[in-house]
Amino acid sequence: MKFTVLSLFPEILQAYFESSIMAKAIERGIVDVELVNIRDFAADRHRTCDDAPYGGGPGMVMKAEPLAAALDSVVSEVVNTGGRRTVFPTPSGRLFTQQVAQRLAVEEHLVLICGRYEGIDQRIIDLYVDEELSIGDYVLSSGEIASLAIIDAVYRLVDGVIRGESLIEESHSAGLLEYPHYTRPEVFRGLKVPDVLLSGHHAEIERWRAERMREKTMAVRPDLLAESERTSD
Ligand code: 6GU
Repeated sequence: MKFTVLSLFPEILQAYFESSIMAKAIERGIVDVELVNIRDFAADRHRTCDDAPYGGGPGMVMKAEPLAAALDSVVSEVVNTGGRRTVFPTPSGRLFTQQVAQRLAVEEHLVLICGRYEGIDQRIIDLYVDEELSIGDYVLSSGEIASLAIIDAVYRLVDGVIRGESLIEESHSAGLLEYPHYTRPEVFRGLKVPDVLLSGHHAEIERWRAERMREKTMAVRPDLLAESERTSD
């Protein structure tokens, strides 16, 4: 799977792509990443990428021409035209969830546009964007961090990136929050690891973990519990 990210600050993204699991996935040829600096496609002497909004109002808007030129430079080697999707992360998009991540993980090529300032010229959305996605109900100052959140959630679902068991465990627990994890030592600052985890009784451990998941979900995300009961079996 290939990710192309268009940004005015590609250096923000660089360190992430050079880090642990992602770097390994790239090295193994499972994931390919391309960073495009939008400013390289600005035509004027000052390499202007933003301008004041028509109709007035606060802030600046990312100009259409440099973005369009940057998007036109992106080459896809997809076998079918359905294999490429262009995503614009924005707080006004639809909510990005694990289900959306699963749907995107089967695409061959994802192109992400990182916005800055008040937003991007609407005509770029009209002409190039397949979907607008928000990572949650809060506002970030730019699209880079949202793009990384989306890429991270998607690429780990691509075949071969992480061990299958971890993903199976996740899908079993679909819709519920995780049980608590412990590793050595057995006692830390007076707090002991629950006996059941040291018992070796796999069925009991499984039951204990399922109870903790329900309990935790009930306490902090009752909305998820209702949803998971509605969709289970
Ligand atoms: Cl995708 N972008 C920005 N700038 N802020 C956000 C967001 C995206 N999702 C939630 N807040």
